[in-house]
Amino acid sequence: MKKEVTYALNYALNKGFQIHPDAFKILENVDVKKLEKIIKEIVREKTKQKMFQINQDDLETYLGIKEDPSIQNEVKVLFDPTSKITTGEGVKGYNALFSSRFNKLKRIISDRPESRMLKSIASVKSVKSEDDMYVCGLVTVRNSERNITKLVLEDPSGSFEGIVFDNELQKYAGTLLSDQFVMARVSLGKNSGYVVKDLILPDIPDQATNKSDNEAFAVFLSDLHIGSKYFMEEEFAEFVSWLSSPDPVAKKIRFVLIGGDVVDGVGIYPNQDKELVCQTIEEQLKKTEDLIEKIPKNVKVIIMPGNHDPGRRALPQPAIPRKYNSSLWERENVVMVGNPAVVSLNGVKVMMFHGQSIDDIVKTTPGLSYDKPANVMKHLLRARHLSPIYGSQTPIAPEMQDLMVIEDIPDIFHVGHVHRAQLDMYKGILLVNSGSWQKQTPFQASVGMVPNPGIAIMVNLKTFKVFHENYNSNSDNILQS
Ligand code: D5M
Ligand code: FE
Ligand code: ZN
Repeated sequence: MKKEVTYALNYALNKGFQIHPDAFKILENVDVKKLEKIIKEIVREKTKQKMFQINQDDLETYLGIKEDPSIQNEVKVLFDPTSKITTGEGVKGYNALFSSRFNKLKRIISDRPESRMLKSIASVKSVKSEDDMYVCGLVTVRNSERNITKLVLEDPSGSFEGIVFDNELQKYAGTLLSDQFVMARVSLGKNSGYVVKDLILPDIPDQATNKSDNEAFAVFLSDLHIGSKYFMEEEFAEFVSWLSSPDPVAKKIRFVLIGGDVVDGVGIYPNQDKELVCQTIEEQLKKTEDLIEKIPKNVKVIIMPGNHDPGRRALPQPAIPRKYNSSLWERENVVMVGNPAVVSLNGVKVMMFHGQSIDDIVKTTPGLSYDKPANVMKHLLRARHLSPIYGSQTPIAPEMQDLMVIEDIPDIFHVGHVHRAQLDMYKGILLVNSGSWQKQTPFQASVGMVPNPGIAIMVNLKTFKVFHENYNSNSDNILQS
């Protein structure tokens, strides 16, 4: 017997414990480096319970080999852009993209009672009626000056200019994003211009939440930035090993979701090589795999890319391509999806989106900021679109269909990117920004961005109760909710 094994067993024997012969079989296959810690934990737990025998069951429980068969881990991918990406050519592609956006959102808004009175922009302009009318379209201009706000909407029939006079409505109009879909109640003004009297967003209707019928837990992670000098490798490894501990929550975890920026990438920003510990994508993904491998096999791991991961930069992004690391794809408990994606976990619908569009939205929208990403997430849900602004920092590909429209209403909305962990609720949807596992980078320090990394957010999919484990010793590193 190896000396580490003898040492660990003597520890238990000296504490007055017996070792059941069945337990020896398992001991032979345990990593000897872990054994001492495992035996000490079991001794501590069972001493509390006044039971002084270590048997097979104890070891299996601790090693995560034993699982509760009533807690399921069923994953269904309900939406994944990877195989749908077709990318049209140039202007033709963008026309198709925007017309798909308009059509999908018009269909969504048609559930609202006002939409029965909707008319095309061309017909509203030709009628010149005195009555209120409803039009809808994508916002192409939003301009505030001299106490009025000018809005221009476009639908397939033409373009409509209206003025907002009302102060409250002007504030609301000020939060509209460029290229977002909106419905407007309008009427002809005195000098033949149009007055905007109300603005109506597609938004989320009241709906019942899907719940898991067993107490499976999901962990929400993002922005690991593996390969970066600032990746919190030790803390992350500690979290991963906690997953196979006998902690009652850890034992119920069946899903781990990673919402993008899995690796730090190569050539993502100038002089990045000086901040990398792994200089190639392959090395970074190999390290990722080594960490993922330590997650118990009964836990399904869903991996989505972000702007630092390989594939393509423009949204929607395909899954991290197989060619960089085929073995991640081949692992039985790993599901690779594109960005955005919708997955069902024991029937609970989770919409995952890395969150690139947040950068453009906080820049142009009064009242929204990086430190409250959940408010931006609410904005996206009201717009029923994950990345409305075209032509700013977030690259959007000219797909024949707009795959960024929020067609299916999720039960949980999972976003990352801004490195600030935050929880919130909107119309029954649990909003999770999963923060990061990367310490503040020099770039972030230079722009005053303070991340709160190292927080693992866990949700009981039956009760929607949220737990979190903080692996960051800094005392002001807290989860916002
Ligand atoms: O982005 C992490 C955060 O840093 C996210 O909130 C965007 C912000 N960020 C990153 N690069 C830039 C630049 N160049 N300008 C402004 N803000 C930026 P990540 O995707 O992890 O790099
Ligand atoms: Fe990131
Ligand atoms: Zn990012």
